[in-house]
Amino acid sequence: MSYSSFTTASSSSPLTYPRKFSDSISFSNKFVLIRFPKTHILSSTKIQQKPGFGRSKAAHFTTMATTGSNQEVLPPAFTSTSDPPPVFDGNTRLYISYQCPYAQRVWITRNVKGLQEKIQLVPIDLKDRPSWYKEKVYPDNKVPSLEHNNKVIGESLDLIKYIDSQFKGPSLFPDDPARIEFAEELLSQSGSVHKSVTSSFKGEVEESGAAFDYIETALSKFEDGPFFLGQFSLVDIAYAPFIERYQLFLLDVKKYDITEGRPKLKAWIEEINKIEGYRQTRNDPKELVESYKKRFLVQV
Ligand SMILES: N[C@@H](CCC(=O)N[C@@H](CS)C(=O)NCC(=O)O)C(=O)O
Repeated sequence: MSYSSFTTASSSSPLTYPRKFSDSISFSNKFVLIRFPKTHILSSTKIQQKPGFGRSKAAHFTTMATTGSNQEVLPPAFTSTSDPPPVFDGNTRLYISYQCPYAQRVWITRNVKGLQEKIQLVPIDLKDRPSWYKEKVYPDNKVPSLEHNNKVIGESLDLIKYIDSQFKGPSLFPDDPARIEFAEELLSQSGSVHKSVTSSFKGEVEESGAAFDYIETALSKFEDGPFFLGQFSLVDIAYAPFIERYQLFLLDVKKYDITEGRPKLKAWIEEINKIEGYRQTRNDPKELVESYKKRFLVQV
């Protein structure tokens, strides 16, 4: 492959899932594994050019690879009996649910930009939601939402762009017109892809084939990396929480391997699972499958 990429040296370890509320923290290697065609070089300083993402931004990717490589200890979810945090006190808070794929998009963005200190996570238990969330924070009463500069904004696709543009850290959006146009198309299609895949859950699995073929074709457009725009971007972040769920559910319930005959998608899944900021947001696969079964198989 004619691309350079990044990952942490620890990424070859077995996939782990967030150890929520854990009292043990795993400390991992500070080195960055930079992958060249047929070469692996361990380096803590090397910087890679990222086509289409601008020269000045390339330097940030060393930070991206190392930031978040320690497992973050996650706070327990706020419930109906929890007091609210001191809302509008000047802190930046990201309200999420650990199980919500829309919230996961924003959580990943925060992680890969290295904003763990700057943006506090406030997990909400959606099944036992505190009333102050709707009353004081976000009248839509959904997650994700972001409290920043005395206002609260929502909608995951808006939020990932907002965080990328308003905060420090590696740029996750391209700066060349062809990639920008493709990024916008893929982001706007993510809802239809989701509809198409989940509506197939109750019927024939082949009905979802067109959606996965669309993804496979999209992944073939830029050859300079395994991601949608070649290099890792907000588009990968927007799709990752959903593809994670589709793959697990379809394999378990329908015995359908979405990567079969789709080598680009297979490679994408392998690569995205090496991104530490994403790994830290993953749920236990069994829990994901169970929740999708409850949600989508009730009438089957
Ligand atoms: N379009 C929204 C969807 C967010 C959403 O549906 N979140 C769900 C959890 S995954 C939620 O908060 N549901 C609570 C409710 O609808 O009352 C986004 O992209 O942020």
